[in-house]
Amino acid sequence: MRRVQRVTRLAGIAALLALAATGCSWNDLPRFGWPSGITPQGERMLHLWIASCIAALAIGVLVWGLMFWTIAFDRKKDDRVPKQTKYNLPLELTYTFVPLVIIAVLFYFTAITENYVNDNSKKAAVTVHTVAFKWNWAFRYDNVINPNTGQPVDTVGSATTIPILVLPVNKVIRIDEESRDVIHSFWVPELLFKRDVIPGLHNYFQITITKKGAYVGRCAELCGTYHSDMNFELRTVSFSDYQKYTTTLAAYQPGDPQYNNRQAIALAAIGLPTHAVTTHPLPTERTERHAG
Ligand SMILES: [Cu+2]
Repeated sequence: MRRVQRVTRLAGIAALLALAATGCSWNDLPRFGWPSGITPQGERMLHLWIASCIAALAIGVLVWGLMFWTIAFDRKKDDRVPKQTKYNLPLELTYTFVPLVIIAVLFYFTAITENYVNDNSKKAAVTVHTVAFKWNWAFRYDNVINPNTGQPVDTVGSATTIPILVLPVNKVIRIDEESRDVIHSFWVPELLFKRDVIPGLHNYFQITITKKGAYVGRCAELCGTYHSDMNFELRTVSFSDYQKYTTTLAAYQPGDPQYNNRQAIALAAIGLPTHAVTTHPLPTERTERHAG
């Protein structure tokens, strides 16, 4: 009896510790810790994650049950050797066949979700050409032509300005990627998605964003000294604000005194903060600190 009490107490402590050590809040529990995204693609990945967790837990409970049953009730009682069972063919076939079925089902649903996330077949309402370079980003809005230059409008980050990518909500968006030097990776955590930007390779993806807001974007591929400072900001706005933003950009061309300030001016035109709110530029000229 005392042993049962001790085991129960230990199991209770372990369960509490496991809950506390994961650092998850109760809100995360129904999502099994999956972060909340802002795209239907992220929602589909959440469903796959929940189903996989439930399947894993079901198998976990079965395995733990068998383990603890054996530990608790099949302990050594005397020196007699228990009945030895060898070559149980039906059992061996079962534990070969069942995991195969589990893997096949997981593979099937993973492939379905991956195909959905990677689907680029819809007609995009907005196409943005993203250029990654050491250590910043440029965004070219291919659907919006500057009448004075005949070129699509663009913005680019600098050592003192965080580049801001403005995109409309509830529209199919296509992001084309280009690298000027080494491998970078386009990553906005809220998109629950990254795609490598590889020199010489034309990577692209499509998304639809359902929530307005400001989200930090990062380079997710170690690309040199200032890789960790290679941030941008994603602003998601209504389609009319997106149009107003890009047409405001189109009013400026190289040589204009305000050309380098066009991102801030266009953001002000749609009533948004003129500079990044989720991240800030870090000085690229770092000097060694000397004590005393
Ligand atoms: Cu990079």
